[in-house]
Amino acid sequence: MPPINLKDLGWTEARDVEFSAVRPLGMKPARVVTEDRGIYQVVGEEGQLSAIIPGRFSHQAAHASDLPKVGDWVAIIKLPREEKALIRRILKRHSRLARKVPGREVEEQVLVANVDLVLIVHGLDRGVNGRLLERQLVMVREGGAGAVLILNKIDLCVGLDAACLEAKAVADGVRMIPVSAASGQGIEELRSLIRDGLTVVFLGTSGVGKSSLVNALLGEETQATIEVRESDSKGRHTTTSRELFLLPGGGLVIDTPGMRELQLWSSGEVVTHSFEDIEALAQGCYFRDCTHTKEPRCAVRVAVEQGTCSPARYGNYLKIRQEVAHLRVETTRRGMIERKRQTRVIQSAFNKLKRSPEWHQT
Ligand SMILES: Nc1nc2c(ncn2[C@@H]2O[C@H](COP(=O)(O)OP(=O)(O)O)[C@@H](O)[C@H]2O)c(=O)[nH]1
Ligand SMILES: [Mg+2]
Ligand SMILES: [Zn+2]
Repeated sequence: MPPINLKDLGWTEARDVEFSAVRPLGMKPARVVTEDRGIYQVVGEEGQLSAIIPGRFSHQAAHASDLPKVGDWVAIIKLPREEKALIRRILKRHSRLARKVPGREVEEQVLVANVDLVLIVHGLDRGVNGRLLERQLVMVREGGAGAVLILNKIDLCVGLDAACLEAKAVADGVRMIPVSAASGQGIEELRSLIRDGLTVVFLGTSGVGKSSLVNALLGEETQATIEVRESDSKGRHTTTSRELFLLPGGGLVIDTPGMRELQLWSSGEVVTHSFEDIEALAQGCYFRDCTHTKEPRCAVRVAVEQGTCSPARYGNYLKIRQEVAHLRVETTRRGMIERKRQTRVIQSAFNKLKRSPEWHQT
């Protein structure tokens, strides 16, 4: 592998400043391109290395989201005479794509880190799924990245205008690009989004064409990609994990597998932002704290009854809001339990100290 310029991997001046504290300790910056059961492939100036996390570090991680994820910048120490490294630090995440872990656990699961743009893909063979798109937009905004909607498979679609209208009703103001990974239509416009050093990630259900789009972007020059598939003989069309590719001509792309569950991890503020039409209607509700469910003189419900607000969108709005409210209650409750536990631990340590002879000597 030829030497790599960190800037091509998305390194910035701000990162350099951040890194100056650990550089004297012999650490080098690298970016995580894949993760597989605790073994990371990272790429830095000297090329690709396998990296692991020292046991102590992984035990100290209170949450799974504290561990490195694809897209993370890490500080590594290369082991002498080996193509292996230890990950010693994770640099601050500038953005992330995260969800609530599947199942009943209330915890954040970071899927990818440091992405500039999330390309939300819907396949026009099946049409735009408005309810899913609403959820995806909340997810992207929460993580602090930009969103672009990719309408793929236009070669299979007869009513492109109708699909665009459906999408616009949900994603007003979001840039939309109709493409076909099969015919190549629209790929140039898509390519022009991914400038040098910019990291984009494809998000969408299985089968919408994410991997096909990554391949279309990679073109013939697959040699220029970061080769990470050695242990995976399944081929590109069954994406089983997240992986970062360096595009020929600049820019970075992360492919992701489809997700069956997309439960949100959100503070709630971005929900408002994603349903601005409903929030605008709510200005007309009689009660300021109207929940738009059972109150009299609710302007939102009136709009739904009159057909100016889609019942499906209204339903999804209530569902997402309820989900986020539940998250808030749960995280607050857990926070309180944890604080109480810590207080108890500190108190007991202090009591023990007071009983010790050293305490009385001073
Ligand atoms: N006709 C057509 N088929 C496509 C297009 N993009 C992807 N496909 C097909 O859709 C299927 C799923 O594609 P894949 O890239 O694996 O989807 P992923 O699960 O989102 O990664 C494959 O059979 C692709 O050949 C497209 O633009 N047009
Ligand atoms: Mg795929
Ligand atoms: Zn109301």
